[in-house]
Amino acid sequence: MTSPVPSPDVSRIARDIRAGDRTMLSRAITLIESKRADHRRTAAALTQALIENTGKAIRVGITGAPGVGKSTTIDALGSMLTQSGHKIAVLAVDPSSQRTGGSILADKTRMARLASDLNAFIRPSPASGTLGGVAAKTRETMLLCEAAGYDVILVETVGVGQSEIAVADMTDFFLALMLPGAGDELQGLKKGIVELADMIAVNKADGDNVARAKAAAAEYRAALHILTPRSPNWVPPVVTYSALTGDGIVALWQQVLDHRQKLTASGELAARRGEQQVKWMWSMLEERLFAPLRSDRALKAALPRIEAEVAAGRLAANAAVEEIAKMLGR
Ligand SMILES: Nc1nc2c(ncn2[C@@H]2O[C@H](COP(=O)(O)OP(=O)(O)OP(=O)(O)O)[C@@H](O)[C@H]2O)c(=O)[nH]1
Ligand SMILES: [Mg+2]
Repeated sequence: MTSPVPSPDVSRIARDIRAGDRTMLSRAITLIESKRADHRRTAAALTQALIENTGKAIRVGITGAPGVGKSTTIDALGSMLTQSGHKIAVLAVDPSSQRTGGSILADKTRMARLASDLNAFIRPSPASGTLGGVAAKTRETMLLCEAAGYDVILVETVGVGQSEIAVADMTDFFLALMLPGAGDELQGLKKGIVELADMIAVNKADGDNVARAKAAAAEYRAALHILTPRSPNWVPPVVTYSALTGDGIVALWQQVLDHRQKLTASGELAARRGEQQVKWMWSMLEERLFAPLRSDRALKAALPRIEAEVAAGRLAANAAVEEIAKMLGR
């Protein structure tokens, strides 16, 4: 009804993306990541033009502490999936990302098979910014990848801070990777990651580690038992596997498919996605409305003083809000 009429340029970009043109996809993602207002408008028109072509992928979020084997897992899983005819997009949410060309390269050596696989598309995290901003860019990128025919989207995030919630909020299935570590089995629980997880997978179950991995899995199973599952239609399983040897990877993926089947049948998947979209809209709007607070120089200079006065009880909180609103001109 009110959808913007796409300019000829947007129609052409959209057509090329639908045709699976990787160069155009990369360029469109760069457009999406741009902070320029005109780029943002074009990006929005582009996403709108492609909306009918989105939503068909299996969206999987993957988290885990540094070194747990996320990249190795994505390489093993992704290669298995491209061999069975899927097209995989690998995205990341890392708001602290100060990645240089060098570390992207390092990451690509951990994903050596996928990096040279024409049915895989790897895009590192958008450059650092607020978590909300980075997550929004990744979500839009995910939609473009879907329109380009990628039918499995893997979104990686490192297991610290709030970024897991952002990734769980943009995916259908949230996978928490754990180590067969001693004593720290329940670390993830403290951070709340496990509450978000649709599955816990203990990696590195190979060689001498097999028994320890199984023991860790048993502990997680016991711990999960006392938590209320995220979904009424799915009890999160705990599996062990090895990204290095590939043992257990097929079973791991089968769980993702079972989950999908159950949540589709119950209608929960569609409901979850609908809620996600609305939540995205609000978080983007919030981000947009907050932007002047961050960019207005006079206000930025004044805020520490205002905050200090509020903290000291000299300035009433509501009076402070009036002062700030006045500076913002509304
Ligand atoms: N034995 C064994 N080693 C593994 C396995 N998976 C990964 N590794 C090793 O663990 C180390 C870290 O693996 P990565 O895949 O880079 O881990 P990551 O989670 O992506 O790490 P960051 O990107 O730093 O957060 C590497 O030396 C891998 O070779 C596995 O299944 N078994
Ligand atoms: Mg990695």
